[in-house]
Amino acid sequence: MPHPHHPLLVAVLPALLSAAACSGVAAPQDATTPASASVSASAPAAEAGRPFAVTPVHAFAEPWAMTFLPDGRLLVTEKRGQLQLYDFRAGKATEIAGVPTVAYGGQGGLGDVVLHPDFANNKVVYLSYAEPGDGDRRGAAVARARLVLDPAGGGALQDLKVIWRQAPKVSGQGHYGHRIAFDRAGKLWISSSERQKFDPAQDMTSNLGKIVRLNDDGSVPADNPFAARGGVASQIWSLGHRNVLGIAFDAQGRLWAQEMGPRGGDELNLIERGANYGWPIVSNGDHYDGRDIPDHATAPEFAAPKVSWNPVISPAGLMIYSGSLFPDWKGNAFIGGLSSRSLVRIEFDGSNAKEAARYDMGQRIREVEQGPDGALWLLEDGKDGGGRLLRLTPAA
Ligand SMILES: [Ca+2]
Ligand SMILES: [Ca+2]
Repeated sequence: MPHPHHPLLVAVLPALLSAAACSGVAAPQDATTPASASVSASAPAAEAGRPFAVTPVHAFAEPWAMTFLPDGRLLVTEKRGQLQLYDFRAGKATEIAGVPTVAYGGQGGLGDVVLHPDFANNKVVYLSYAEPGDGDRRGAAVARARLVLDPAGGGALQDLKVIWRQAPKVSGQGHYGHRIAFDRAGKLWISSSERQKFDPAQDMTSNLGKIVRLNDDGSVPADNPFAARGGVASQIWSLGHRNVLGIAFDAQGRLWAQEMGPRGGDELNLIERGANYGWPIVSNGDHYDGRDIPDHATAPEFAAPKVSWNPVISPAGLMIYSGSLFPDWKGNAFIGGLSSRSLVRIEFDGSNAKEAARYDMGQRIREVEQGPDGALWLLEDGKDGGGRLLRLTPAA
């Protein structure tokens, strides 16, 4: 049976969603339960101060990332290592087989999922994940594979190949980063966080604490800023990063990255070729144990954030809006807030940026995406039915 394309999806979605909103049943553990009974619908109506209505659509187990397929269905990663395909018309999620073994624990597990820019023709998807190594060592990895969908639901990854790894693998279970984005030239960008090891962010013999730029097959573009140095340095586009949990290109093709900082030091950065963002030498925040880290203003040789948060928001996910359902927000950026349990809206003015609004969501927000119809979609950061998929539409 053919799956719906956008117009049909848009036509059937409101009916499904209103059914979900009215069902009032308890959230199930079974991800195959139809959407009409899949969530304990709380208030879909706009709350005071929020210019959108929120509709819970489904509940996932520790969801981490999502991306829409051209046919309107949704791929969702679950941190423990499941890749789910959510079908809005059927109101259920089915699992995609062939995901590599992930090092689940701490902040690690299955991470991002994005489509190849030519997915419509080649069906290639990219996954990031925490990869187990020898002994107590782990590192982020990115694999590409062909997504073969089963008309009956679900599907499998075929010809999976790991095309990039953090080097070296280290102990610990934090700060993998491993967000993926493609630019309009078809280059593959990966945020490689510093694994809570600090100094590697300044070490050009390691790709930890960097943003890397690759060709779509994982090879290194000859025009990268440090290509002449060879080795792992050739991958590096920018350095001095801590924990980058969101990267996105704006309509002008500029790359923005949010960065979870130390205490009082969350950042939104405009990523420039070859620039050093200063971690762990400078930060507008300070260490959690109270030790001072000099602020950016003391060291202008390091690129300073365009937005800096103290107290922090704990940013996760980054999306730059290009839809028309929220016309006033075209070009704005949206960041999920973990500790701040919020959705943060960013406005730009040239190369400057500022927080324009913060919407209280009541739950940790892990991922933000734009849907085919211009709605905003969020994933909550929770397990056992707490990781809800939310659809945000303009308040009536
Ligand atoms: Ca996404
Ligand atoms: Ca400081």
